[in-house]
Amino acid sequence: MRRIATMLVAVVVLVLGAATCLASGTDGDRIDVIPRPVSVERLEGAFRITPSTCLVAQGPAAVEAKKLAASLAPAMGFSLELRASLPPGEKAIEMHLDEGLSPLGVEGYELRVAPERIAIVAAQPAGLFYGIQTLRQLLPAVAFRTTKVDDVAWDVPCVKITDRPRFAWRGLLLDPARHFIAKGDLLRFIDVMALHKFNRLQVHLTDNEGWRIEIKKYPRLTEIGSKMDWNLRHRDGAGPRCFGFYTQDDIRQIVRYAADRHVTVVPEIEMPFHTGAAIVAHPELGIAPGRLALQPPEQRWRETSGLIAPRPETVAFFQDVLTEVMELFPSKHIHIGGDEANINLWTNDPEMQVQMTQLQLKDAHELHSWFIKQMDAFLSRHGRRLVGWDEILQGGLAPGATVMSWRGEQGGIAAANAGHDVVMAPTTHTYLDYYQGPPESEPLAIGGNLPLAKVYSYDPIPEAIAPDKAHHVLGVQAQLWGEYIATPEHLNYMAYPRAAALAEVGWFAKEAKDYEQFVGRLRHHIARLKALGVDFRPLD
Ligand code: TNX
Repeated sequence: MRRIATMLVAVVVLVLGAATCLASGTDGDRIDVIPRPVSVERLEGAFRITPSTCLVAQGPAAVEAKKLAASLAPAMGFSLELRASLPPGEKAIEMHLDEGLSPLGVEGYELRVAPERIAIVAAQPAGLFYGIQTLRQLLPAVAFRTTKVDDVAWDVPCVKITDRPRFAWRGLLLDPARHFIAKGDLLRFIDVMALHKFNRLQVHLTDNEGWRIEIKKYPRLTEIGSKMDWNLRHRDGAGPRCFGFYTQDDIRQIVRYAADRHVTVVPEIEMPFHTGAAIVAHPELGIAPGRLALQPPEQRWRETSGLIAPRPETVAFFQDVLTEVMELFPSKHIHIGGDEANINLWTNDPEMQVQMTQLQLKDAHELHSWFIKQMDAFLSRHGRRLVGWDEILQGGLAPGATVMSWRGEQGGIAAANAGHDVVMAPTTHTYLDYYQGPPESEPLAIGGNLPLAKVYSYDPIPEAIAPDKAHHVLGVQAQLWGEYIATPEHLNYMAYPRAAALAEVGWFAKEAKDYEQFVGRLRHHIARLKALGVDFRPLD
């Protein structure tokens, strides 16, 4: 009974808080947090952080508190002291877990700043972590510097913030398959996404241009498949080479680093198309394998057609790969691609025709679907969920599948209405590899036109999804496909500030979204990105 009463109070507080925030607005009083918190109440005064401010937390809360100390340490030149209990009379930043806040969900939190004390409270550690990210953004931008600043006396405005995300899946996709991304650059990218409260990083690990994850059972995948020595698409025609892969130790380090920042790494192992690098390493996976095997590996790259032949041996091969992938990635969701397959090659291939007849499949769409279902059953048996691009709807959707809707929203709408989980990732609003300004004045990109305002305008729940099915929309994800993105500087240029807009789409209630107000906050936010050394695209 008491529990229910507490929950009710918390919900009422949240609703009232949101109303306060909407009524008074946060413009002009320098609460420039991105993504915008659900409820912000500005109070009188400030808390001053100095070198003698201490942190107070215990158990799992202390684990999070150390992350605040670590994030401030570069600019402070030292780590704030952490204590187990509140020292009488001293000013402190205090964090603790409180079940009473469970109505705010696993990622919600409350942040109260008073002149003598800052308190972050949440039901779960992730909430404390997001409270910390908000607190960091209440500090002056110098707090984000990566080198020591002279005087640490940072005023934090007094506020009461109650906050929780709109969506559980707030993702970004990176594509080291096209241009390899060095491990250190990937880790720095995770730091910045966590600051924006993203919680999913999909890593596109395999494609025609490269296989980037060590698989112990099939070492040729990286020995040969990570070394495509030509590069497609740069204005000067040359561009850096695309060699490189992550060892299994690298992957474990990346996964742990991300988990420390409450980011789940979702691996994507592409199949049955976009598998050129695997076929170069193992011609037996492809169509007409004899012809390809006669050529030396370095000449196979342009010949593979990128499409595997879904023989039983090929199914077993990719399931072996997924077995190692599942050992490395604790993510519930495992992405198997499934997009853009040029399945006409199966229609016209004598061997595949025989297989379709034997399996009683009426066409190549059904063969595609049959193949995806083998993977779905396999992943389900291991307690995981298959995710695929919306092409997996054609020919019949696998029972356990989650759909990522990229060719517009239709796939997502159909899948959600049929009771499947979906993540919205349409080219129209979430393709951060598209141009963000006039092509003449932007670095060469794949095409498209996706300015900041358009990203911000996105609503991941289209009206065509029935209200009782809307909960199947897990959230939203932006894609940084790597064909034209060869350096970490360029990656950040394409990502920011548009990813900041997407972060707000994923976090903040759509009814109260306000682009002008967002841009006002962004003008302050980019000072933080600058201090962090993130090469964002300047605002227009
Ligand atoms: C389509 S999105 C692809 C990617 C490309 C991207 C370029 C998707 C499922 N497939 O392989 O990199 O377009 O914008």
